[in-house]
Amino acid sequence: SYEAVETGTGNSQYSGEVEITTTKSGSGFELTDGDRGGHKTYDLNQGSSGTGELVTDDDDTWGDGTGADRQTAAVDAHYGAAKTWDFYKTALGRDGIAGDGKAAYSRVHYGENYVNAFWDDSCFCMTYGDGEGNKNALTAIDVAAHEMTHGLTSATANLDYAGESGGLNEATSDILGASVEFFADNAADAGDYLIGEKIDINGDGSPLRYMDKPSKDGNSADFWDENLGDLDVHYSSGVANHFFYLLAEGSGKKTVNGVEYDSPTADGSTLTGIGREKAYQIWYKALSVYMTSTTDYAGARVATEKAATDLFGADSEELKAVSATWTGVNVK
Ligand code: ASN
Ligand code: ZN
Ligand code: CA
Repeated sequence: SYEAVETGTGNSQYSGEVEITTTKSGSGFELTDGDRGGHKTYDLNQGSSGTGELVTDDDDTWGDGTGADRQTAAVDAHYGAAKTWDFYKTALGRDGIAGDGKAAYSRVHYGENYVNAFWDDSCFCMTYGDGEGNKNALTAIDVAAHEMTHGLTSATANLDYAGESGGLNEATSDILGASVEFFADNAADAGDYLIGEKIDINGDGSPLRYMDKPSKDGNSADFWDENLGDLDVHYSSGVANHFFYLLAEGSGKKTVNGVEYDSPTADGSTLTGIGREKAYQIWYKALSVYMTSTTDYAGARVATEKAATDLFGADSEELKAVSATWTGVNVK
């Protein structure tokens, strides 16, 4: 039971000062979120196994916001997990990753100079490295939501992590990762269609991935072709990320929350967006009802068309937009 639910103050590295849900424990507090299944955040202290130590504090004010301390990364991870949980509940009507109200847990400060983060089904947990020089933990909200969504995908379509289905698996994490960032509506990390823009993973301030034109990363595909499934899943995801951007916002130039986008179509067609909320509802319904472990891009087109039909009707503009947008990324 969580009768001692508290609201703490977190000084995060990427999202400014945030409220985090904590639990009173003895004379102090711990990072256990009793409002969200009891999600806990642990400090691995540069280790790479087990759970390390549950993060605790004396006065319920956490982190210094620099990332040079031990608590800041835990604040970002705990906040990201909470916002992702809230997005699943409020926007998708889903009770946690597996739909059963069960919390995952987070582990921060994994390894030395570890420039990655990951979800693991076997522990039902997500884990974050501290980045190059242990300076930029990979705990920004879009990264946290990306990793947590690997758990959601495992619990639903369970898309195989290879070939085209692997690209769709990766894209699902980017699509809901970006959607959570918009949902959180945080002034220090406003929503965008970029992935990992806060963690400086390239050392030059550029993001890891771009949804409006995925090829801007130098590796990802903008449009489907018959060799797409040969790419790494983090690059074949580009086509579905691009589909999602186009479905939400439309083609051509657009500025959202101060970020400029310019999204092309394969055939030069002009697409009009239906908005982000409808776009993620269609994607989630397709994922959770119609996709299976072997769904490929052609199958994703069918799955999202069925989802749009269920949600908006067989004569709907939304269904027409889904079909036209897939054609726009060369999935026919
Ligand atoms: N951060 C990576 C991802 O979520 C880890 C991996 O390659 N599986 O895709
Ligand atoms: Zn991923
Ligand atoms: Ca982002």
